[in-house]
Amino acid sequence: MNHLSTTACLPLSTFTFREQMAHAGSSGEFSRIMIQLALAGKLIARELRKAGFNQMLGSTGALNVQGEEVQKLDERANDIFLEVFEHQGLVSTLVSEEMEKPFHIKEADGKGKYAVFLDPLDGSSNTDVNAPLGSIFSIHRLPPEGFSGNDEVLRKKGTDQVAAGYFLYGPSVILVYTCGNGVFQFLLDQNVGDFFLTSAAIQIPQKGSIYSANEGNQGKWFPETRNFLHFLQEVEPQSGRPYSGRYSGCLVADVHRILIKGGLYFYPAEIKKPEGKLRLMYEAAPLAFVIEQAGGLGSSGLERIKDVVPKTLHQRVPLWIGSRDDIVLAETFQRSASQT
Ligand code: AFP
Repeated sequence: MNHLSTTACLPLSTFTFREQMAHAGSSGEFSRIMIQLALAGKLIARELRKAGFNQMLGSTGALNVQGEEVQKLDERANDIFLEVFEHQGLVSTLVSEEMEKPFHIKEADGKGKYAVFLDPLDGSSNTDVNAPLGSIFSIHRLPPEGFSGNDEVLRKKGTDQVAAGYFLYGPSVILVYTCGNGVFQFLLDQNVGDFFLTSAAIQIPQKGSIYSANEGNQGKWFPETRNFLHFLQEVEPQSGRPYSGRYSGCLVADVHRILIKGGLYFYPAEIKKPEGKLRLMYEAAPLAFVIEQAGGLGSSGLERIKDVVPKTLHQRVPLWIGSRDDIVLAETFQRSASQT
């Protein structure tokens, strides 16, 4: 990994314009989208910092399109993303975990080339306990006629993503993203109010020694998944086992740990929920894009995540993601069952 310090003084805006201008005929539109996303990340970080003073913790009492409890901060984070793109004409359509239907931006009619998919606040049950949170985004190019109300143009595979990444709100706020030419990490300097490049060309270790999964769900898993977990827990020092378990309940935080330290995250299929829990288009596919660009793999257990064709915008998928060797091994356990 190429570690740069913030003294290199490369703010996100300079970096994205420089990268984009390297491509002939580029309009700078994509850089402007990244800058608006970064603005949303900064505004959400500010909301999280003061939420305890503003009665913004806890649930709204409503359920979202997924049937999950909506936290007040889920709603606020979703509004922030809408606010930074509304009236801009930059992005045509926003699809979010918090909205049943795509949100169409009318100022973009005839010119907005992109759709942005969002999990505005990932891990939102962590809000009440001051634990890490994230936001995930994925950018897709629309056909020239734009979004006409038919979901079909939005239901694209992960391989069609133009860019994807996440914000991680932890002890510091970071932005990690890829546009298909490596993975970049930026750190928010709260005093200056800007994101600065801190790592370029991040590479995930080929094999790790950490697993991240909600082990409380073991009783709901298929036997091959339980067998795999027990394999990771066996003591066999020559093969690097046992692995350590780490789980925060925030997908972004857990996958970021895996990106930096190696190992794997999994939220598998369950006997009563074979589709898993995580959402394909705004959780699994964007993270798989980042991890693949860093040299790792993202899989449903049986298929590359980026090749899964969405049938609906809010589709769920089992997710196995992380270091190449660890995911290949996990897939052999998953396939062993499909062959019996
Ligand atoms: P949301 O807060 O966006 O709904 O995401 C939560 C999450 O999808 C993901 O962040 C976690 O990894 C996972 O759920 C935690 O789920 P469990 O509580 O079932 O472990």
